[in-house]
Amino acid sequence: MSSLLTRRRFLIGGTLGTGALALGGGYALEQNVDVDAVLRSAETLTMGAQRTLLRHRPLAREFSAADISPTFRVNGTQAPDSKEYAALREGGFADWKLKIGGLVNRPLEFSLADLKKLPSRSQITRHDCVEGWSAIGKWTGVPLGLMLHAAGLKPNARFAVFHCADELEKTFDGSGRYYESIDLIDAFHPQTILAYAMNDQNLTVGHGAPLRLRVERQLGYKQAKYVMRIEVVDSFGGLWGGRGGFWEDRGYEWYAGI
Ligand SMILES: Nc1nc2c(c(=O)[nH]1)N[C@H]1C(S)=C(S)[C@@H](COP(=O)(O)O)O[C@H]1N2
Ligand SMILES: [Mo]
Repeated sequence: MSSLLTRRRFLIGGTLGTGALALGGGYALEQNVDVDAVLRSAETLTMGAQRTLLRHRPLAREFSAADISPTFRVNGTQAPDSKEYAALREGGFADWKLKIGGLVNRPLEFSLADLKKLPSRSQITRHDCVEGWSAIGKWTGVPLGLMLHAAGLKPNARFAVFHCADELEKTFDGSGRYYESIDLIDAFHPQTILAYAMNDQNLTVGHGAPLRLRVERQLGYKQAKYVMRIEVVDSFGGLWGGRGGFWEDRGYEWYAGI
């Protein structure tokens, strides 16, 4: 609970940091404000502003091999603690399959070997965690857009939801399964990949084995680790807390643009 409170306090500070531009400086947070309403309005402004700014600079910065951080922190879940995950890990993820379903014409399943045969992209990028640390790493994986094309989106598709293997917190509404979601602009962005390798090695368990999302223009918590299933939806209102992600359900912004 105390870590949640700390994160929330940090978030409010962080949101005001960006929000100050849009909302005007000196906004009195100490007073009795509806924090959720502030977060929501700041999010809308930030998202609109960022989408406009990024129109002509659509790629996140990429770095060179010399810039790769010697250590890259493991954050959040270090290893999912379910029996199912332990069994998959034991078998070197040979029995793991990524499932893609929801609003698609052809639900698909990919083994890790299947994924490694598909066209891949590598990118050296900076990961920025909302808790105040950054690290540069090299990620290799399959462009998400390619897989969504293969599955074929139904006309009402709007978001890709990533369901993860880990429960970060077991007390929230009975379950704290990690999940995340992005819109189709980010889903089809060329740097949005499902990564199976980091710094030219198979992803370690700490960093999200066997597969994690990289959506490079957003903050660390959007980078879902332990992705088991992708669900294409027209709204995430019916999922868990209804705000599109584990941390979003706990007050973070859904559009976590950097
Ligand atoms: N499934 C899952 N994904 C997750 C998390 C998590 O706890 N579980 N933590 C998020 C946060 S806050 C960050 S900063 C990054 C950390 O990734 P890393 O452990 O590879 O540094 O993963 C994100 N994705
Ligand atoms: Mo993070």
